[in-house]
Amino acid sequence: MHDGRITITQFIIEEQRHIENATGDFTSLLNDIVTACKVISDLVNHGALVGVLGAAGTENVQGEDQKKLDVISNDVFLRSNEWAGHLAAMASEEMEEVYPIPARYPRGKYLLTFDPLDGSSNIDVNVSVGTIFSILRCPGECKTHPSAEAFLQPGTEQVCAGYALYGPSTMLVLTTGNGVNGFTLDQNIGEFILTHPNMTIPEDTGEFAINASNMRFWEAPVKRYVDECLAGSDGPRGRDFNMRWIASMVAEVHRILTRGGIFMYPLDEKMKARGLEGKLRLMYEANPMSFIIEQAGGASSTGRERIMEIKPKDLHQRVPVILGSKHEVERVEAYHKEMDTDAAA
Ligand code: AHM
Ligand code: MG
Repeated sequence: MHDGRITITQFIIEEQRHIENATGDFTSLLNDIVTACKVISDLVNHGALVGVLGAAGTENVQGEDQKKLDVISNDVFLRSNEWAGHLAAMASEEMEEVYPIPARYPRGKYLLTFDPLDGSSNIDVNVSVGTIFSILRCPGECKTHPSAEAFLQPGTEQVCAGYALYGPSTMLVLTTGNGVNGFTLDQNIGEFILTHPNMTIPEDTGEFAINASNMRFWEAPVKRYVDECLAGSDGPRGRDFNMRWIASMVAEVHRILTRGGIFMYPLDEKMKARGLEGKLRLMYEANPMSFIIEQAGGASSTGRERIMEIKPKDLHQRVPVILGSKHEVERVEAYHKEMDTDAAA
């Protein structure tokens, strides 16, 4: 820009210039995603003024009540990204099946997964929510016959991941595998401006985030970790910890990228009894957030394995998520290992 500020478009174009055989498709796809996030940001900002709050009266594939804004945001994402010819298909938390690009539009070489409005239980109470997205390459014949199987690639195959946070200011945080950069929406000119270059997570932290109402259902390693944090300077950690729970993963991850911390939505007995393997979804929540966290120097694990190495079995698969400052995530992993080794002995 003439005033020396770097817009997200300029940033992406300059980043892609260094990639051999880059055709501009990816840059253009990201621009459409950015546009969708700006539209959602505007709807979230106006809330009750434009009649978008409240329940939609429908359920998504996970059997969860959909909010009006869940449904509207999903539609915004589909309409913004279906026409330009960069995608073969899309998949979302709000749609049971894959959405192949309609025949009236050209199909492209990428796949897009997204959670259009994560943390939507917070919409009606005016607390931060966000959009999470992940871009994959379309393998083999998937361009002509895009199926759910085409999406079932481990997180290590992601070309790009990002989130938009609709908070006091709207931010977009992005990785293409070359570090993590954050942009703030300048509402006056309608552009995201680079404000947080090279975001990194401190390896150690004094802050943890978990929904403590599930405490009695947790597995022993998670219980041990949290008990030790709560014991503070009187316990084995020898220092006090602080706790946060926003119930909005995008806001929690953003806090961790800003000042460190650990976020946990672990496996628990309540989920196991319902046949679930976790609360958060692998393809459009855990994988993109793991890519961002790892690129910022953090770690992301189920407690037993690196999330990005999981070979997905299902589009809407759930996984336990433990992510954030590296040394703390490693500690929780070590507690799992100890317990699993003891149980096997
Ligand atoms: P959602 O995709 O239906 O909004 O659910 C995901 C959200 C996360 O953002 C957040 O970390 C978690 O659910 C909160 O769950 P809980 O209400 O059990 O604390
Ligand atoms: Mg979600």
